[in-house]
Amino acid sequence: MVISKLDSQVQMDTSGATILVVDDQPINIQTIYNILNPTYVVLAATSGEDALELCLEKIPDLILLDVLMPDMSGLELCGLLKRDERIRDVPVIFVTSINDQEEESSCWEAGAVDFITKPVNATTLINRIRAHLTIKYQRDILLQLVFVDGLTGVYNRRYFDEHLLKFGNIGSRTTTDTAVLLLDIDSFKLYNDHYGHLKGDEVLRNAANLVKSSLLRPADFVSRYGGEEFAVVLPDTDFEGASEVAERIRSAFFNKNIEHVTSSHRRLTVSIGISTFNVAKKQNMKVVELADANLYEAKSRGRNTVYP
Ligand code: GH3
Ligand code: MG
Ligand code: MG
Ligand code: MG
Repeated sequence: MVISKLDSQVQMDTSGATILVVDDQPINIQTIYNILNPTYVVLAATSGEDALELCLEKIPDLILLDVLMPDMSGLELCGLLKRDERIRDVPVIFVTSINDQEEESSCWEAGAVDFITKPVNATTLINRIRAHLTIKYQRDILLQLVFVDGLTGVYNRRYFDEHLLKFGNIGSRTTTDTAVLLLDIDSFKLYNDHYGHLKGDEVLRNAANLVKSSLLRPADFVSRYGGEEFAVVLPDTDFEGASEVAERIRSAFFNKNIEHVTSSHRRLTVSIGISTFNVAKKQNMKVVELADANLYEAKSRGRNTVYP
């Protein structure tokens, strides 16, 4: 099923992609623009600094990069891009007039996916771009299938497990607390029984969005942990901060006042268990078990509750 879906994307239409062209010579940019326009949206930068700025404004789908530039070389820029988590996965193709082996090697070492030589052959350029965009898109689809929950569009359990491990690994650079919230929709079986599973699915989608919009820091994330359970990870957050977020989420659900006539609160509510851990303090990683036990306690205290 998954294979055939990917397979059908082999002849992917890559037109409309945004290509950033970086070259200190405007004439070279013009040449490439003439080849790529109007199939692709072409952005141009004549220096490494400008390129970095443009990348952060709008992440391009692919970058064509000149090697020899006065202030910051293409190799240097490529190194910087590869160190930035937001831009790391954008394929970089060097456009270069070099013909010595050593410089060719340094292009690969800098993290390029390919290079083409000047003067640029239009057909080669177009085909290389299409090939690398296709790989990039297929990779994105694969990551989506592996790490994103199909119903709600938030991360799935696998993503949660892997990312939590990152914080808990020995040698992790995290020295601050990491908080985990385990959230469970109250009396959801009754909701499905009364309103039907399709309505239930809609509630799950709304719930995911409600949690997502209650998270304020870019590093915070929510994942669907199981059926009607969501796990929130709050990096660099102590117990006090976690309580604040959990209470914000609980009250967001309560105030949304989504009808649930068969629940004791007569509206859709959630219960949340909180736990925190800190690798530097050698606290163990039974963070999910602890959050789960606290969630159970929240349930037994009447639901619509955060515990502790
Ligand atoms: P509690 O307040 O103790 O959490 O009670 P509950 O009814 O929410 O808990 P229980 O574990 O008994 O039921 C969870 C329900 O969630 C049962 C299941 O049908 C429903 N559920 C799980 N996944 C989905 C889904 O993808 N869609 C829908 N509509 N319902 C789901
Ligand atoms: Mg140059
Ligand atoms: Mg449950
Ligand atoms: Mg439940």
